[in-house]
Amino acid sequence: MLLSLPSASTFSGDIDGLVVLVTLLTGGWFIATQVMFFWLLWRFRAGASPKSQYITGKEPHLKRWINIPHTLILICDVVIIVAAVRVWVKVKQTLPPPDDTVRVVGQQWTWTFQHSGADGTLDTADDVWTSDTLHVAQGKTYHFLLESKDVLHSFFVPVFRLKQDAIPGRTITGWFQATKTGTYDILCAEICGIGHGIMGGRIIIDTPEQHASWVQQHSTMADAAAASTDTTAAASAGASN
Ligand SMILES: [Cu+2]
Repeated sequence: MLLSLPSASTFSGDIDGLVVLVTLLTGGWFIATQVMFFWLLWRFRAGASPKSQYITGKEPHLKRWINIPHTLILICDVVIIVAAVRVWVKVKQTLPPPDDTVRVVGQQWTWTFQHSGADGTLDTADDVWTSDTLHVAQGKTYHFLLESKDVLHSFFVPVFRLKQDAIPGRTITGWFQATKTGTYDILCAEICGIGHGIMGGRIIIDTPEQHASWVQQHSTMADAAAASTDTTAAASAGASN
């Protein structure tokens, strides 16, 4: 909706809703104060009101000019805080049970993704590693394990309205569920060195069937590669004996 950027996760609409809410409330007050300001300039211009008065501002009918807008703005603040906390709890505080897990590693200046492979379990021999391209299935809940090898990065998927800092030495767990298929941008949203601007990637969201066949195909290759490494290791172990 915003700037015609597609909305492709279960929580992207909630984030957009917050942006619209804050824009309407602050925009409404901005217009109201500007109208008031220019009206006062015109109403009390030198020609129409040449004599200035001394006022203390303590009279009730003058204090209302402060108290009423003040109260209304506080009510708007509470509305924004309640809406923001509800979205925060949904997006960041709640971790729905995953259908699949993916590891996302940032480094100067690339993203590496570790997919769980055909067995659906991360850190096994059939895992599929890719550079700069993340493959996920539409409609499945993913946990991501976000890490950094060097400096601060920030994993940013605009169509998901997802942005999470990656911190060296920590593994940060988050989640998303894609609602649309397609190929979209992944960016780094934390200045992380001279190559920060080119630290982009792609997320490919397939239907569960397409994704399963991609995983099957690459998982087998991973399995074969792991097996050949084992054979080589066994052979060299044999040679050394
Ligand atoms: Cu970066």
